[in-house]
Amino acid sequence: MKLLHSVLRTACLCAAALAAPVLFADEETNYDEALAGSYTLPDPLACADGTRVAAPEEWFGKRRPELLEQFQTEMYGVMPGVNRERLAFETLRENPVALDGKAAFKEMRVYFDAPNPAPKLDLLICIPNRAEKPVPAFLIPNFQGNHTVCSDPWISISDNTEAIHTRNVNGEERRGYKKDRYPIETIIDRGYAFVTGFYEDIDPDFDDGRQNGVHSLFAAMEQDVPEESRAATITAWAWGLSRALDALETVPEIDSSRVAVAGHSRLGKTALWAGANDPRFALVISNDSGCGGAALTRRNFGETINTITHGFPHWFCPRYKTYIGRTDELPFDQHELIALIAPRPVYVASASEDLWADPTGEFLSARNADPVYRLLGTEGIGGAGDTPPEADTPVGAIIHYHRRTGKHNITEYDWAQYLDFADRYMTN
Ligand code: GTR
Repeated sequence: MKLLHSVLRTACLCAAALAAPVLFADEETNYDEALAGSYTLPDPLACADGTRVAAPEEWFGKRRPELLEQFQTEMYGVMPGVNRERLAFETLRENPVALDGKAAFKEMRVYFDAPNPAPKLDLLICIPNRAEKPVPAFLIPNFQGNHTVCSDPWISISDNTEAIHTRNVNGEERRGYKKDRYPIETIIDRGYAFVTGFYEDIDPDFDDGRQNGVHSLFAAMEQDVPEESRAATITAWAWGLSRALDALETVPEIDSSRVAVAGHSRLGKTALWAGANDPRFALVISNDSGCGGAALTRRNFGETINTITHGFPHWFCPRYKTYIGRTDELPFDQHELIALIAPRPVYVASASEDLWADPTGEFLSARNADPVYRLLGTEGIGGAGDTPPEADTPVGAIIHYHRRTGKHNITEYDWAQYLDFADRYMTN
């Protein structure tokens, strides 16, 4: 069976690699703002029945549930429930004096189908020793294993050999490989816990027909969900982040009511979707999430619905692909994904050279979520204008935005803004 799975997996990867260039050939990527096209964004306060929301209770009682359902059935797939009897947490290891005594490191395993050992998610939890407990936390999934976010040799090397990002690599050589993306000591010094887990522990990032990772658990819960709207991989990753939050609720040193969910790129898409589905996340950060994340789908700029659904068919449910060439018929756009997070603080960040992610489209999503935030009694995006700000000039209020000078990445600059934002808005 293993051999067959391996052959199938290789075939899927090869097929995706071979198919992708051909499918993209018929679409030139546009980077000319003058050609981004004209479109009308759906009014986030307009209900499907033609009525318009005028009070917070109508938003929470009618429009928000309707919008969330549309994003589930038409784009990401329906978010599965949780079999709590099969969810378990185990602290595997602890180091009370990490980072020269500044922090306690814990490795906690989340079993999604206990007592079965898999699927599981290994969390690295870094807790400031010199902060009053319980502390707020940033939860951000990583791309290549917990051992890549910090050079500390105490950290276990990921044992996930199914993942595309750890298969066939020497974990020891990858220690701290991506530490520049995760300034753990800075975050600890500011009094926050830092929590991460390898995203492919939740669902390996390749199209295997929804068999691997936590998808193996969903089948029993989605019998009544049409195949074309079943949980796709971004939903699986978001579901896994909510299980990580379930685990953090059992860690006394962490204030689980003050956990910010963050993500870079595909994991920024995931953070937005996790924040939209799980109101327990106190603050949401989208770092260069782009198409299928913060960037407007109706804009023809950078990555499009066509390129992303062909390049990463497993990320979205099949229904989403049916909107290629007719995005004006989508019942929503990504500003309404951000609106689903209201009235909680949300930070959308772009990078000036990351045109593939459409920085202007990301800003316009943040901008156009404002009416919902205002209806719910907040300052929304504050005094930000209708056009993107200058680079390296954060704008907004409880909806915040910046465009960092530089490439597609998550950097010390980004984190400095997120920490200031959390200090100001993620308060008890
Ligand atoms: C790219 C993809 C983007 C973004 C990025 C990433 O290939 O087109 O949407 O998700 O990967 O996750 O780094």
